Parts: sequence; C-alpha cells; structure tokens
Amino acid sequence: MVSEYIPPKTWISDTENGGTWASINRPTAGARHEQALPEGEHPLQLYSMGTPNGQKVTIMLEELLALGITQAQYNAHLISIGDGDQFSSGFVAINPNSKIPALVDRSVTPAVNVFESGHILLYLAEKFGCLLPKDPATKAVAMNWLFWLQGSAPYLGGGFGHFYAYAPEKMEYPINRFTMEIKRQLDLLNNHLAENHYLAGDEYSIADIATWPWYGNLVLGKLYDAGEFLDVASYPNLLRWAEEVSERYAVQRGRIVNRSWGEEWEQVLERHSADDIDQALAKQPK
Ligand SMILES: N[C@@H](CCC(=O)N[C@@H](CS)C(=O)NCC(=O)O)C(=O)O
Repeated sequence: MVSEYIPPKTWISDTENGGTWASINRPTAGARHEQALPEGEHPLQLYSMGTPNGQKVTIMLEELLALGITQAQYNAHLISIGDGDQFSSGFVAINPNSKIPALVDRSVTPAVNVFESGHILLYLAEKFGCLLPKDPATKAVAMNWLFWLQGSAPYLGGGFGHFYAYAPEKMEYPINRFTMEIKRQLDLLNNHLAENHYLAGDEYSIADIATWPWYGNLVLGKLYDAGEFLDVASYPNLLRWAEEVSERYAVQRGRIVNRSWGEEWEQVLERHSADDIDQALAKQPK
C-alpha cells in the first residue's frame, strides 16, 4: 500500500485526527485551566483513573493495606482524562507531564510529589520496605522487569491498543507492525513464566504489580477485546500467572478504583475508605 500523505516541511497542528482521544491532544505541555485539586484526610493522596497505569498504584496500595500497613491509607481522587482534568493547574503542579497516576505523600514535610507509575511503585515499596526483594540479585531481576514493563507497555497501549481499538479506521500497516511486537512480548513473558512463578522468581513483587494491569488484563480478555485476535490461548504460562495474580484479594480491590466504566460493581469512582470498595464488591453477582 502506498500512502498518499506527503508530510509538510514543518508539521503544524491544524487538523482533528478523529481518534478516540483526539479532543484532548495538543502539541503543547502545561496547565490549560486554573483548578485546585481536592484533598482528603489520609497521608497519601492519589490522583488517578482506573486505566492500566492507574490500576498499578491502586493494586499496590491495596497490597500494602492487606499486609497490615495502615500508613498506606489513601484517598484516590478521580482524574477524568477524557474531560481534560490532567491539564488543571493543580494536577500539573504535581505532574508537569499531565498523565495519571500522580501521588502526593503528605506523611513527610515538605510533601513529596511522585509521578510515573513505575516510580510510584518503587517509591512505595522503598518507603514501606516490602514487595521489592531484599536480596540484591533478586531485586535486580525485579527491577529488570519493572523497567521492561515501563518501556514495553507503550507499544501495547500507544501502539497496538491505539490502532486496534481507538484509531478512527482500521489500518493494516500499524496494526500488523504493533501486533508483531506485542506477540513477541507475549512470547517473552510466556517463556520467562515457564521458568519463574512470578516475574522475579518465587517472590511476588512490584514487577508483577506493574505488569498485570497491562499484559494480565490483555490475555484475560479485559483489554481491547483482543484475546482471540492475539490467540492468547497459545501463552499458557502467561495465562497461569495472569489468573493467579487476578485472584489476589488486593488485585480484585485495586483494579476497580477510579474506574468510570464497566459493570456497576466494578466502578469505585473515588476511594476514601476501604468501605467504598467493599460496597462496590458487595454488588458483584455471585
Ligand atoms: N509513563 C507514564 C504513562 C502514564 C499515562 O500514559 N497515562 C495516561 C492514562 S493510562 C494518561 O494520563 N493520558 C492522558 C493524556 O495523555 O492526556 C506512567 O507510567 O505513569
């Protein structure tokens, strides 16, 4: 296929590209409107949405609470990215990159702003001394996979997911290009998980917490509705891991926080206490 598009000498932003997220895209950074962020009573304030990047942090916080770490109590405020909440002056002051998730740790003075989901996981693991292996060699394996995820998931979300699910039309070239890469990534995870129970070996860690919302949800058919297209049944070790992680109490809780779509029982728009999640889960059909 030969493209009829001839790029101009210098690109200018003068067209609507029509994709699902087109209305929020602009080629400039910085705040677009003045608005302060809400604040709750807990030491940790999370500003997020229940996308895979958002789920990483709410699953982490629920894992910490399940371990009995009460200092991990948090308020999770919804940042609706389709409505442009990430461009408010309050959000940009915490994360100049205008992407969810962003965390404010008010348990220290001055308060610490943390952005980039992988960094938030590492920050919390180090702050509370858990979910990151202590042995240096095993810690290095966990960090390898955490950094792998942060570098690889954009090919899944911004590449495959964008062209397969969100682009205004189905285009063969980008879908083929990103499907090739995603199937290579799935094969990589499947091979690694044939030899390892979790990504860093025997210990469940922030590497699993970062990876499950993307690749776990994908192979369980909960992301882009692409299970059949990607033939996920051909990755049995990855499926075994995805199912096992999805059964964790903290994962079942964290995955529904700041979520504004899906079934009613899986939408906890804002989480200010454990009760907000309990009430939603109670509505889950048995
Ligand atoms: N590398 C970032 C990516 C975060 C990200 O892409 N967030 C998306 C939602 S999953 C977002 O906020 N998009 C809004 C926008 O692009 O304006 C991280 O891991 O935190």
